[in-house]
Amino acid sequence: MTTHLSPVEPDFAKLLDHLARQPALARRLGGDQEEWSVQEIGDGNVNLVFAVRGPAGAVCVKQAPPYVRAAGPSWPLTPRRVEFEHRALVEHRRHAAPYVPEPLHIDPTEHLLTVEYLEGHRVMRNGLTAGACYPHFAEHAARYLAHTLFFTSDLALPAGRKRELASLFETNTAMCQIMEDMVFTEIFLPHPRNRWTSPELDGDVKDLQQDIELKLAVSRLKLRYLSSRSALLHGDLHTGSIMMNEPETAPSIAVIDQEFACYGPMGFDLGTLLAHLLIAYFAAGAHGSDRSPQQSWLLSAVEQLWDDFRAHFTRLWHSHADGDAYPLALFPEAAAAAALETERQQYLDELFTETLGYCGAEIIRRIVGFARPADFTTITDTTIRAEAERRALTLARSLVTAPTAHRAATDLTAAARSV
Ligand code: SR1
Ligand code: MG
Repeated sequence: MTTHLSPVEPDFAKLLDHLARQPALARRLGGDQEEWSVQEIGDGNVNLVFAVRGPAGAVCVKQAPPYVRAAGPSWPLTPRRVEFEHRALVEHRRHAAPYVPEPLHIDPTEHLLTVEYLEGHRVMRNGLTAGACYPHFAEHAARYLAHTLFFTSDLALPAGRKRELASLFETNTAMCQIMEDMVFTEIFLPHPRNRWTSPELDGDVKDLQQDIELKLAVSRLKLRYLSSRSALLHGDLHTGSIMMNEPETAPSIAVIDQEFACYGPMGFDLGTLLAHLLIAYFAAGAHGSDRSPQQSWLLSAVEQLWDDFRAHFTRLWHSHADGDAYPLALFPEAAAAAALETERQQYLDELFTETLGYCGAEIIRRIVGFARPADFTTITDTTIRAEAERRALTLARSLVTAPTAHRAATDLTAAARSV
């Protein structure tokens, strides 16, 4: 008889038995099973996460219960999400290995995914909320984004491989639907999952739910999320999905929690990450102590993230244009090559516009929806918190409805400063 891990109470003994049955994992932990310890370390909305330590090393085990962790069994969710997370880890590691943890084992029956344990790392959002700055973050995040997005797109992949890869993620339906509902729809309706700083923001929420221009622009973004197959997205790239490792010698980042991975518009990942830097910026101004150095750093990180991404992406398009899009054979002579270069820059201008739209949509749903970030919720004075959230909402609305007003990252940061 097969015994499954309990979806409600984590059963540590069964978890250790599971690891003991995998020789490579048992070797990594070392010693005997009796010497291994388990600690639940997850604080995300979706899965249970365990650190398992042995005499020789540690592993991280993610368990997907058949429901949303933050809501409990009343909100069922397919546990097959760990399989999509595993596939995304494999694919993104091909192109951005230094930034993606190594998947060690997937058990589709128990819905357990074992990955390398990230020793010495800290969740970026926790650091930001405590006031930390990460001077090396933007350079690494820009490289991660350029590599994962470019190398999974039609610019780099032959059409057959791209379609094969897109089809592998096509059925991550339940996870994509969470985004479709939560980012683009529920917050504009009187939905029971919606939460906000009440009563301070009651009027603001009423206004945005009646804002036809905003709802049309968000619906446009939703259609793009539903129909675009531009690149393999992380799908939930906020600061809680990034682990920071900042020793003096080799500071870096690790990107985790790929269970929302899907083929979609590149601007969704880029915009989500920019949104959470801006959320941290607005929240920092409301945390009591003087956080102006952190706020300056956050806006410089916004600028560097986009500018470095654009530079990396352009370089990759020159050096690895192996996909079926824009066949180089069509642009042999100097005039055609120059026209192609203009086209590349126009593509990136349009991607920036798309990015700003998703950035705005993500900010709004994090202030009005189910998944409110600790950056804001840890501000205990609700009057001060609501004022910071209102400033973020003002910027966000302008990004969704008029993204082309911003041509460069410095326009975005100037707008953030001035709201
Ligand atoms: C049901 S999960 C709620 C949110 O948490 C995740 O981090 C995603 O952003 C999702 O929208
Ligand atoms: Mg997560």
